[in-house]
Amino acid sequence: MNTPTPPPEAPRFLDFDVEALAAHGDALEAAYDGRLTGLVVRRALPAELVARAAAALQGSTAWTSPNQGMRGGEIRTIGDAATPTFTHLRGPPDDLYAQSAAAHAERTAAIFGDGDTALATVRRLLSTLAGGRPAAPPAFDERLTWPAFNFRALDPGEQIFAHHDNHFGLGVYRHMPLDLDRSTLLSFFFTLQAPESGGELVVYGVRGDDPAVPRLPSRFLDTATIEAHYPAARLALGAGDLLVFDAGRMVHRVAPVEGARARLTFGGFMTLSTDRSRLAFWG
Ligand SMILES: O=C(O)CCC(=O)C(=O)O
Ligand SMILES: [Fe+2]
Repeated sequence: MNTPTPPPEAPRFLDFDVEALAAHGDALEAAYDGRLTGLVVRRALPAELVARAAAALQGSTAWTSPNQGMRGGEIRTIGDAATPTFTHLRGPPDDLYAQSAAAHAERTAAIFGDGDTALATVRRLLSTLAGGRPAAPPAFDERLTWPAFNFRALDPGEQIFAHHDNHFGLGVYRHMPLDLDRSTLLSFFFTLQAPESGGELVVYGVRGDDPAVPRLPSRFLDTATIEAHYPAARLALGAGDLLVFDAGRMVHRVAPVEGARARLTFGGFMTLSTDRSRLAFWG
């Protein structure tokens, strides 16, 4: 049976400097409602904060390799992500993720020097993009909140293969408060170190749940065919830039990193409460 699909639509991104942030209080909701694919806030983080974190990450011994054995996709992370990985195909076990949540504040402090200020900066930026709604990690259990974000490194030659981030079905999301809306999920990340070249975020004009999206016999997304048939936005991000986009719906990937330098980012996901009164984000 043929499933009719809407004609491919080119992804639409707003791209503006942090100086213009206050004029974009409706941007996050526009992405949430699918009127916009996403937005880039250039130089969102102060250069000193970025330089300090990039240096600390380079020397850190806290890195783990959750996709070890996945050729070309061996991302390194600090902090477990609430996503499927090669190690945990159905997402992290609850106790592992709880440990990661408990370690988040100390880990963040070690990387930024002042973890509270870094978290406050992220909260303020996301809140402003959400029209002033409060933005914070939600409660995980009686004791913990969800970690605000995790850190990622893509070494030269590594990439993030095409995917969309529909993670609410994973076991760990039993801990997500019920007043949060699961129909939509946006991604955010900050670039702490751009690679020499490559490492762009590529977002395609096709939804991951579209039955017509090209797949390989292995059921993995067929990037070459997607590339040939759908419009794409290719975003090169500099140190300090913030990206927010509709990762829950749209197929996207990170192109292989080229040159000698690793690509360093930190980020996570977000959603609104069902009543739209607050923004919740987690890593
Ligand atoms: O580059 C990153 O840190 C993550 C890219 C991505 O797939 C996402 O933000 O959903
Ligand atoms: Fe993603």
